[in-house]
Amino acid sequence: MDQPVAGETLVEQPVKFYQTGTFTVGNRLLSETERSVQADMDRTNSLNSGHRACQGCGEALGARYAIDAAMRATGNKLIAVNATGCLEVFSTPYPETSWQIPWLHSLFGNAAAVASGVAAAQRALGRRDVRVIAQGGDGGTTDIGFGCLSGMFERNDDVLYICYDNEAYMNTGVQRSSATPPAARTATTPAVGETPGNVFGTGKNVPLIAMAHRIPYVATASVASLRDLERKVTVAMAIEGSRYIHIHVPCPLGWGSAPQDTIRVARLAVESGLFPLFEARHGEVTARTPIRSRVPVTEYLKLQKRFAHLFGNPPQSERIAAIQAIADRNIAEFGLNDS
Ligand SMILES: Cc1ncc(C[n+]2csc(CCOP(=O)(O)OP(=O)(O)O)c2C)c(N)n1
Ligand code: SF4
Repeated sequence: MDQPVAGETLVEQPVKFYQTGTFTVGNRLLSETERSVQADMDRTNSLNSGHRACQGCGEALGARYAIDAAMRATGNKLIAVNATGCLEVFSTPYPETSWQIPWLHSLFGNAAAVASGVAAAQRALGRRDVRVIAQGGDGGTTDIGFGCLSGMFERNDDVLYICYDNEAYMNTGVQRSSATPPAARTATTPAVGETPGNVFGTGKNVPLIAMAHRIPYVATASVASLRDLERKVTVAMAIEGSRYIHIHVPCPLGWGSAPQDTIRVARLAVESGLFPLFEARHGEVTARTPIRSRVPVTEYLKLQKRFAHLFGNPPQSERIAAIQAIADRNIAEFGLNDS
């Protein structure tokens, strides 16, 4: 902040666009309301150090922020159920664990159902203060666990389900899921042939499907905006009934991005329009994050080897334009223009 000269009043500048993971941003001390849960010395470190995630793992980062925020919001009365997947495997190689909360490993496909059962058991015990989270990767959520998830939504069970979307089955070697984007190379959508990578026009949008169940709260979030992620988890924990948060988490190993670029890649997904950030209540969009500095999708795609075949000689301009059209449609549909 500029020093005031004689006769001038000191005007505080609002902090707008920076990550606020500590007490300060730039050379300014943040007000208490702007400090993140992670900036708090009393954070729970629910997902503690010593786990085996890859360098730059977006899923580890997202889970740490999400669960610490949920712990703060519930006064540390939280139980987490975890589907099989990277988050479970890197955090809990038997007999060790990095979790410092009551934590259950379910099967790959039934985390939502197990969490519903845990919530029902707490209710039967009269422990309405104890809250429940289910969490898993996109494969465990949008594919194999989808039936259990839809059932949980339909019954409006008192669970927050968090999907960490790294856009493929990473734990078993990067196979395609129904969250894998068009053109992406995975082990099952190889970069060969006339239309290399994942085919266009497939997959499903689970946040929109969750909204169609008209559950109390649905949100998308990104590790590009950790403060916003913490806020959405906090909002969700104050609501009863089914809630769903879908977090975009880059995976350096599966995406072929540099570990130090995880936040950059996540931010470009948001700022290109490929990953819209919004909140919805009872099926209606109630808030969205406008894009402040729009970038073409090529800025995002070029940082990832899974899209390298699009930029050969000659580049696959039509397919890049088709991806740009998806981003343009998102921006129009969710009203993300910052104007
Ligand atoms: C019924 C069943 N099928 C297959 C597997 C093997 N498996 C374990 S984790 C996993 C992939 C998990 O992918 P995802 O849910 O996207 O999470 P990520 O590892 O990407 O975080 C698979 C296929 C399993 N454990 N159970
Ligand atoms: S494979 Fe991806 S999701 Fe799994 S630990 Fe490594 S970076 Fe994280």
